Amino acid sequence: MEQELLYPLTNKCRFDQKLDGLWDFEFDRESQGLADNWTAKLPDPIKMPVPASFNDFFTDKDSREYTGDFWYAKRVFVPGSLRGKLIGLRFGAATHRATVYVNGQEIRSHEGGFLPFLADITSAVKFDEENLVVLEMNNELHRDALPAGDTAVLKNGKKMVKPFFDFYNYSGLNRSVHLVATPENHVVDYTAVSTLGDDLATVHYTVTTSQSVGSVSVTLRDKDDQIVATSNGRTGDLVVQHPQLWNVRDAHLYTLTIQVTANDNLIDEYSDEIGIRTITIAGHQIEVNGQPVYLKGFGRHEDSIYAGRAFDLNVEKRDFELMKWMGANSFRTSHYPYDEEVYRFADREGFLIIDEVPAVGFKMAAASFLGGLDQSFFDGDWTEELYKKHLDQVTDMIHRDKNHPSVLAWSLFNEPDTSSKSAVPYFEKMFAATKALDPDQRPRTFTLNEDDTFDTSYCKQFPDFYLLNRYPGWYHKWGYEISDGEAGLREELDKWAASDIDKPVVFSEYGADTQPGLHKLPSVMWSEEYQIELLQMFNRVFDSYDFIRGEQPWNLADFQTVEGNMRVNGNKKGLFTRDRQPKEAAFYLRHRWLDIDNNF
Ligand code: GCB
Repeated sequence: MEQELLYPLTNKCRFDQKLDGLWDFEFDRESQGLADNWTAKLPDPIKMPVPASFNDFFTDKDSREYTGDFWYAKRVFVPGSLRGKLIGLRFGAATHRATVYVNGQEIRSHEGGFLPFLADITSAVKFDEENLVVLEMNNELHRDALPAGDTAVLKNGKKMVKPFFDFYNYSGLNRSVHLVATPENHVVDYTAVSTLGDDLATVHYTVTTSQSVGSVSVTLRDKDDQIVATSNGRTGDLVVQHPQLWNVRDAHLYTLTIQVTANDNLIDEYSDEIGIRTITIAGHQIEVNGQPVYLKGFGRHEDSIYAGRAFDLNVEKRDFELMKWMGANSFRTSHYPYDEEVYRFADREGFLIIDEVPAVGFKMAAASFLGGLDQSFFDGDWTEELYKKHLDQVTDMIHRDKNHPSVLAWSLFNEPDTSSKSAVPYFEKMFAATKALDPDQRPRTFTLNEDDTFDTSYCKQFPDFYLLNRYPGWYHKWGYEISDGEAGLREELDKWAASDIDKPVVFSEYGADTQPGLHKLPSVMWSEEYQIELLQMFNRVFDSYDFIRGEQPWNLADFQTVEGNMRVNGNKKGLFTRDRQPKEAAFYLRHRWLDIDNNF
């Protein structure tokens, strides 16, 4: 569990410098790097861009598919003006595990490839000099780790990952690295939760500082930089008259500034943008500020050509423009927490996010791409170790993202195997342990796979609302049989309707792989026409049930997966191609979504 997850910034008390650019990089095929003193010097490095996944730069398959240990290094100048402050390196994402060394000294390790961590390097750093930053990393997959998979050794001795999930295991420093400096006595964290009154809102805040000395004051400013509320103390209330609420696709943000002072001296300052809004689940409605919201949006991936899973501001900007053009208002961070910039975009644009932890692949048969291993995942002897890592990552995700108005809900699993009773104790523990983590008490959920239906899932009691991933028309009842697919879907939904469950259901995945440019009349699977017909089928079904409160087809864009006989260079269920151009279905769906009011 990480303590320091605030987004870095530069101001009169703090310093933040991105260390993006070319780093030294080397594969450690024999895992001998540590013994051979690579912490002091990589023997034969190449240059590698950061942030980036290393895989797709290579033109040979052994390098692209490389599995095992690999190293990064960079010389980093630390200015003397930072003396007296805490010096840190903040890694946005190191996929999947990393150990940090500075000037030969081991600083810390971290596991989990999609969340940030801070390495406090104060004791190792040399001021006004270059410092050697070295990372030993590893990208293997294991059943007791997130995301889940296996690492096989081929007969030729080379390792290969076998993901239990359907996205390429892009590896490396996928997000920015920051050199940061903060005062010793600094703001470690804050929370801000709103309640609404009659033309008035109260922002209940808490501030955690690294030391107990000093006093804390908090100021809230509107977009015109006018102070609208102030308060003193480490916990308090900011009362805002005539608040401009953050709303879906109508975002209004305030700037919250925290100051720590002692004897009239400013010791630390931290500012962030927050939104005033509430989220509730009321019967089968999802409500923002007490108003029902219908989710229109996508499952997504952080995925693009060349740099793989790297966060790319340009791709992100394009994705938001596409989602806005579509009339979307939401997305799920399938299947891992995204770069923090994504949440900042969503805060500004008024998008709702279902924030998902990388608990994906918790289902042996789901790995149909691998031939499927037919046993219940939660019967495995790896679940105890897995649980610890899973809880750790849920904790960090909530800790990192809790102040974003855009975050609607926490998705604690994607398609776990819940059709066997052995899942129940794991779920019981996870839902109990995460209940109090979010000061805003957002709903918690998980996606139910095709096999985990109203009849078969043993874990229906846990989510606050339901996410259903369903693939009739594609993985079963496909082609001309799609009418039976529709009938089956309706049979299941009739059972939800007839039950005493009164919670919203959101369709979080459905779709058809579609080769752009492939036209066929009448349609066949993989054609642009078939993708539209499949979406039309689902939309007919959604419009028949009032407890269906959202639709997020799979996927915004085509994306890279492991190679296999079900994939033609990746998953092609995108409404957009991997280079973010529309398929025919995008025009169809846009038409539908522009007609559906956000507050319908
Ligand atoms: C799913 C998974 C997603 C896959 C998708 C598919 O159920 O959640 O990761 O990419 O199906 O297209 O098979």
